[in-house]
Formats: sequence, C-alpha cells, structure tokens
Amino acid sequence: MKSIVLDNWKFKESTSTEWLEAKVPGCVHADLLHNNKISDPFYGKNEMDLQWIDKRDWEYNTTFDIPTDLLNQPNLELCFDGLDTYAEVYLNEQPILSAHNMFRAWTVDVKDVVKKEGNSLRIYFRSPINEDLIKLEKLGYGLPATNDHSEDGGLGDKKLSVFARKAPYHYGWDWGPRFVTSGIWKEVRLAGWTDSRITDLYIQQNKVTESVAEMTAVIEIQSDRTGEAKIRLATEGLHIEKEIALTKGINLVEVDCKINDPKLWWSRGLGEQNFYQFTAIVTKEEKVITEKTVRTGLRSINLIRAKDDEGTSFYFELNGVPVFAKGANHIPNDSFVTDVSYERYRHEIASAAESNMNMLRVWGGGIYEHDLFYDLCDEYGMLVWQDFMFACSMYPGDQAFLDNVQIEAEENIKRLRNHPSLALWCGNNEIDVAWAQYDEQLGWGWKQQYSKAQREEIWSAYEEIFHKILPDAVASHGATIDYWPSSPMSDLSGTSKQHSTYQSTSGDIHYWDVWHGLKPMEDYKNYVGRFMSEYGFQSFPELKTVKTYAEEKDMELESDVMLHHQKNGSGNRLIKEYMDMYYKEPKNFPSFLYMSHILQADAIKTAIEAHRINKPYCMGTLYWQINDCWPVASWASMDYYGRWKALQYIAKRSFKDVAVAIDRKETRLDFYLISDILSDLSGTLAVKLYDFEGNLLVEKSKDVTIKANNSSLVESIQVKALLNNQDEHKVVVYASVVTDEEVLDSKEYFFVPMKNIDLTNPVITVEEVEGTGGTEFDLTTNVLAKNVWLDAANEGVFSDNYFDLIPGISKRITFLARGNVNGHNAFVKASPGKVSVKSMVDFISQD
Ligand code: BMA
Repeated sequence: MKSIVLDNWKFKESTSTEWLEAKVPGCVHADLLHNNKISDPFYGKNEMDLQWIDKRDWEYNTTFDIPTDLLNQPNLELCFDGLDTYAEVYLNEQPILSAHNMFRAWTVDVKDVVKKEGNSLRIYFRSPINEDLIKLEKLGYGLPATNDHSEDGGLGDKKLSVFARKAPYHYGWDWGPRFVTSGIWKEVRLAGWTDSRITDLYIQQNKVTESVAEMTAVIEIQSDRTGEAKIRLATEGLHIEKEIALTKGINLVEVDCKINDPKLWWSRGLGEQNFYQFTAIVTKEEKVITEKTVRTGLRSINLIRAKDDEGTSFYFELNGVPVFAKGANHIPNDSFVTDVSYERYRHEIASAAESNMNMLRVWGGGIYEHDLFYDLCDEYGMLVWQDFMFACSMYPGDQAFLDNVQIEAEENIKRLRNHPSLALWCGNNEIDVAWAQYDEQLGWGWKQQYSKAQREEIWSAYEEIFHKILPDAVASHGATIDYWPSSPMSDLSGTSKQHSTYQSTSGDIHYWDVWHGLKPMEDYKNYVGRFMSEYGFQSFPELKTVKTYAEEKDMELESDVMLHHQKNGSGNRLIKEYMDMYYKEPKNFPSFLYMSHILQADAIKTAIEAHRINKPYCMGTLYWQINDCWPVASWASMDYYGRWKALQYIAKRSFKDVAVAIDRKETRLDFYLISDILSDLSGTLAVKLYDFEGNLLVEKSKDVTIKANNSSLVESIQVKALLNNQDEHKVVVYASVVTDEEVLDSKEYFFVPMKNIDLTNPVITVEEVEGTGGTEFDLTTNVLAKNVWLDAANEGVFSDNYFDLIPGISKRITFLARGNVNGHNAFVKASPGKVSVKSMVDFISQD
C-alpha cells in the first residue's frame, strides 16, 4: 500500500475571498490565531469575543499531484481520519463525501475522480450551530445538557451539543471554555493498493494465564479479486501459515494461535509492561501482497462484580490479580486538541506513572483519545477506563442518530482493542444518576420537566444507546473487555436500585458532597463505596500560570477575569469558604493561590486514604481530574502547562504502593498499612511525637507484617496516651514504616486544624548533595516548616514538594526536568535553576 499525506492547506470563512494558511490537523480557532485574525482565546475574557466563529461556515482546500506509482494503483482512496464535524467534501469539484461525526473516520474511493496533476480538494464545514438548531426545532423540545454553556454562545437555553457527535466539552464545561470548533482534526491521506490489503489485525486474547496465552488473530483483508493466498502470522516464538481463499470485498480470516509461558503485560507496580509485535502477511506464490504489524501486550483483564456480604464487588482483575485502581479522570489536554504534542501527552502519562497511579479514566465529555495516548498508557502501565463520549446530557433517539452512534462505537472499539491498557468500556458519564428513571426522588430534576410521552421517548433513546447499541458493539468487536453502562451506577437492575447513591454497596460512586455540597473534608471518610470513580476539590493554578491570562489589576478573587477563569459558578467562593474553615488567612492574592493548593491537596489526601484503608471493600479511587484544557481554576492536579500543583505531589505520596495512613477515630489514632504489592513484607512501624523544635517526646515502635495486596489496621493508640500531657497545638506525630533500614513511607499527623497551629519562621537549609551535579538536595530546618514549597526556575518537577519538614529529619529531593522530546524518559535528573524555598508561614497574614 502506498500513500501520501495531503498538506499545504488553506482556509477561509465561506463568504470571504481571502484564503489563509492553515495547519492540518488543526481547527478554525487555531488557524485564525496563527494568522493573527483573533487574539489569544485563553487570555482574559477573550473567549466571549470569539463566539461568532461557530455561527459561520468555513472552507479548507488544498491541491495535490499524484506520483505515478500511486496513481497507477488500481484502488485509490482518500482517507479522512477525523473531520470536525459537518463537512461536505469535493474532489475536483465533485461531491465525494458528506461527513457528520467527529469521532468517525471516512474512506472514499476516488479512483475515477483523480488526475495526475492539479487535483483540488475542498472541504466545506457547515456551522455546527446552524446545523443543529434545525434538529432542535424538529424535535420540538430541548434535551438536558447541564454543562452546555449555550448562553455564552448567544443561544439562550438552546442546548445543541446533544445533537452533534462532537466533543461535548467544546460547548463549555464547568472547567472549560466554550469553543465550538470546526476543522480537519486528523490526517488526510491519499492511499492506493493493488490486489489485497489488510485493513485490520486484531489479536483477540481468549485466555491468558502465566502458562499460556490462547488467541485468535482476526484479520480483515480487503481484496479486489478472488483467488488463493496464504496468510502468515508471526510474533516472538510463533509462526503460523495458513491457506486462504480470498473473495472480492472484505474477507475475515481467523487464525487461532497459542504462546506458552507468555511474558505478561502488567500495570505499573505489578510487573513489566511486556509487548508482542504481531505481523500478518498475505502472500501469493511466495510474493508478499500486503502486511500489517500491531503491538499488543498479553494479559487478562476483567471487571469483577461478585455478590458478597456487603453488596457486590467492583474491581479489576489483571492476570488473576485483584488490582486496587489508583488514579484520576482525564479530560482533553486542550480546547484545541490538535495543539497537544506528543511531549504534552507523554508528560501527562509519565506524571501519572511518577505519581504511583495505575489507572486513568478517559471521561465521556471529551474525545476518544489519539492512538498515542493509549500507546503511552500501554508503555507506562496505566490501565484505561474508557467512556464512550456521552456526558451529563440526554440524547435524541432518531434512527440517523442511533446509526451514527453505532458506527462511531464500532470504529473506536476496533481502533483501541489491541491496547493492553484498555480495561473497561463505559457507556456514559453520570446520565443514569442524573435522569434516575426508577426513582422520582433521585436525579437532577431533569425528568420532571417533560410530559409522559416525552419522558418515555427520551428514556427509550437512552436505553437503546446505552443498554443495547453500545454493549452489543463491545460484545461483538471488543469481545474480551467488559462494559459498564454508566458511571456512576449501582447495578443494571431496572429498579430504583439501579442508580448510584452515596450509600451504594455495589457499582461505582461519584462523591461530590465535599465540594459541591460544602460538606467538611472529613466526610470523605463517611462515604466510601466499592469503587470511587470521581470526587474532587478545586484550586487555582500557580502564579506563573495565572499571569498567562491575567494582568496585575485582575489579581483578586472576584475580579472579572478570575471569575471568567472559573467555570464552576460558585467555585471561587467555595475555595474561600473551605479555606476559612481550615486555614489562617493568606496575606495576599499570590498567597491565596498557594493556600488553595494546600487546601486541595489536604482534601484529596483525606479521600484517597479513606478509600485505600477500606481495601478490599473499596477497590478503586480516581480523583477528578488530572489535567486542564486551558489555564483555569479547577479540580486539576496539574495545570494547563503541566505544572504540578500540590495535589499531584500529595497524590504521589498517598498512592505509594506501600503506604502508612493515620486515621483519627474520636479518642484514638489508628495506623493502617496499605500494600498494593504481591508479597508480604516485614518491618517496623515507628510512631514518634515531636514538638515543633524537633524534640522527640514520645516514641513507640512495633514489628509489623505488611500483608500483600491488602490494608490492615496494625496499631491503635489513644490520643491521650500519645500526647502525654503535651499541648496539642504544638506537636506533630510522625509515623514511618521501615524495612531493612529503608523508610517505605512516612506520614505526619497534627491534632488540630492548621488554623489553630502556631507556626514560627523556620530557617530552611538547602544543601546540594555532592556529586549529583546540582540535581539533588538535602533540606533541613530549625523549627517545623509546614508545606515547604520549592519553586524552580526551570520547568520540571521535584521528587517531592509541599511537604512538612520536622527539625532533625532531613529530606532528600531530586529535580526532574521535562525530558527531551525524542528520548523515552520523561523525567530526567537535571538542575532546577534558581530555586525559591518557602513554607506556609510565608503566606499567612500576620494581623
Ligand atoms: C463530575 C464530572 C464532570 C464535572 C465534574 C465537576 O461529575 O463528570 O461533569 O466536570 O464533576 O463538577
């Protein structure tokens, strides 16, 4: 097969005569920006000035010649990997395609339309707004779409996102701006082939154990003639040849194969990420006609939902091992996804791995991610919970919409099914719980707005998509991956028990009463389900990032610009209210930013620890959210520029494979040891009480067994006994778990909220570790330093940050730069450049 990628694109607004340079893959907004036709969409409140773009039609065109060897191919086709969204395509002014789904790829036979030189390809994008206004009118009533910012788009309450098979977050979200893009967002190629070609190679893993992997290679071959051929399938330790008879059209060939003692693929923390390259070759009379190579990892992955004493389990079993899922929810990395480079994707996934995660959820309001996202997840051992792209909305149920969804689902399942990281297909985000069909009291008040007939119509569309089309598509094309209809959901029972509540003892839970419900952080401990797939707490990005969208004069909580870069209505107020509850008042706006990081980190630490100590009742914790799509105040642990907030560091510490957790239960402190590794360890738990000058006041230690893949309560100490008459405002508990002189983990515990603690000014000493070329440092202090923040001039991350420093216990940290683009290693030891060191006391108002 031969192909050329089409480039040299130009674009214009449909009624204009001025053609401008375009970047493909890309989108109108990005192209307008590159041509200086609009100002930076992320700056200030510029978003509001750019809402005209989605009401216009846009055209892209290019011209191309065809090399003779390609032109001579008997089969020639144009492949559009992604068109966003309503596109009419003309080749040499002949209509060749009408596209209407951003998530589908389109292939068109153009053999009879092309010429050797001067071909013109023109793509006319109709405004998604004008297109879908017609559908809304036809339906006669609106559908709920909670996060669709139609007002910002000048559309009043007309929620159009539900009609378009297009990234839902383009229409705005409670962390994202409204930029309804149009454009060619994936590659366009002219491809030619002769005789036959392999269009798909799927390694279906039927049974994988340590001793054997039994598979069926499903090979899709398109042929332009009938005839005998041979298929060869090969990978390390396997070589199979089979006679086949090809007929004209699509042929499905299945080859059963087996590998003994396979090198299994594991998620991070449990083992290696081993891969196998499988190659399928079609030959005729010893001549190679076509071949295709795919990479996969051999593993078995199942969602285990088994009845038990408390309800029904919800966990992933990888190669027979129950895996506690640790991670976060992923949203698209940019409002303009084609701006996301390989390096930015890698920084995200490498950060997840560096933070001891093993799962990311590709949430349903974004996009089915690019192949390279999943390649990286495979390589870093990050399991993927994959939503279909439906979120917080009800959808139409007309046949055209349903057919479109079905093809979209099949194509994406087929595209992603060789990735060993793929652990689950989930129908949608929060729709079951928002509509709550079987309980009038539950839900977000959606269903009550409709007549009986409308309600039935809306729910039957839901059932058709999420209980029929999508599970059928997964069963027929992704055979070995489980399907879960909606996140969160309790059980597909068709009764009121179906819908997830904060008390559910089966299914997954999105717990939002801390934050949206203004409940105290401690409530995270009271609502622990079988799998916590969402919970979150906001903060601002750091000052460097805020400065990319705001002027000095905007630097206050309620300024127009700050409110604009906060898409959750009451967000800024909530941060402030929670801060007042737990912390002393920050002295100015930059201090407020720092304090918001500590607040967010403390909240999520509370949640993660509560979830992990409840293992194996609870078997997963994915906080909301790891990344941002623009610079904004949000729940993200890393900001738009990939800068780690305090939460990312706390997640890294709280997700450690072996961890100690301290839980206050009224008059006592409980000490848990949590392990995600597969063998028992023996060690010592040391519990020490220090005053803020570093005097050791109480010391207790205990030999402990850290049980494999478990969480156990290893020690309970009465607060009174531990305090031993000391003033609780002036002491800190330091608990560590040590094996063979190695400190596996340590945690601090304070008896009173930070608000009530007297901090004095520490002198923090940073000493370069000799022989490390300025990449490693030892930190010490003379008095307790709370949440020490190291801010480096260079971009990168520290091995730890925002940590507490107790006098006498020194802390060694390393700086890891964002790695070079071609190297595989994302974080390389490097010099941080100038480092500023501050701690909480520097940010507190002294009056
Ligand atoms: C969750 C998500 C998103 C949203 C977040 C914060 O429920 O699924 O819809 O951004 O809450 O409100």
